[in-house]
Amino acid sequence: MDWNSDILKNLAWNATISNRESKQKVAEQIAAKVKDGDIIGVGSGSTSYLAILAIGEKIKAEKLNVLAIPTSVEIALTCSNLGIPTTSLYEYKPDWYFDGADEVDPNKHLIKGRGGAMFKEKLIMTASERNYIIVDNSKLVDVIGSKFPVPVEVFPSALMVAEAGLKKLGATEIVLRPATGKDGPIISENGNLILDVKFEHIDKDMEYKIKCITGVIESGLFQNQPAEILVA
Ligand code: ABF
Repeated sequence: MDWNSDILKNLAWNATISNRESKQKVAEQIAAKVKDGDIIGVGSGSTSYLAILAIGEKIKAEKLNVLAIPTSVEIALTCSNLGIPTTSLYEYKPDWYFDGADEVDPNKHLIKGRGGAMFKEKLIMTASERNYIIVDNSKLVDVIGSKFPVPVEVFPSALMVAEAGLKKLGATEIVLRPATGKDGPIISENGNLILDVKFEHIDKDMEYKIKCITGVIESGLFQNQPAEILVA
């Protein structure tokens, strides 16, 4: 039986979406890839939001059966609102996955995690057969880390251990991400803290080195996850 719920009806993206036209184009490219029976890993952020709206329309128009594996509560609620059923990695391996990014360098290395969902994003991306990263050209950089810090999700009581480990790797600035609209740090969906970390230099093994620090759950540096980059 369906829920007779009104609570999601007014759910919409309230923040202004930058470069909306470009993001919309790449969102439609993603929707064009959807086939009946697909199990799709769905990223977070505004570009993914536009893509899932376009997918929702296509599913309705063509009466497709599609299952989504969401990377955050935010996108899970959007799927629910659009009538797209969701599932999880317990049940299925995704056929493909799409998501946005904050930076993409010429080696296709990425910085993600501005929304703090990078653990599930990397998990679902790793599980997927194919990956698409959807960005507008403001996300392209020559040197990874030149615009954004690297988000690092840390088990709460490992905070100082992680801080010391990150300093050893050459961190020049480490900020405990604050919660929006209230005092104190942001708590991730997994109950952890998030550090935003600037490095003097990010070498090709940095993702691995960060992951080796005890207490680090995951980072938003993606250097080892093959993906096709779709640039609007
Ligand atoms: C998420 O979306 C994050 O990993 C990344 O930080 C963000 C990009 O958002 P937008 O598409 O709004 O620029 O997947």
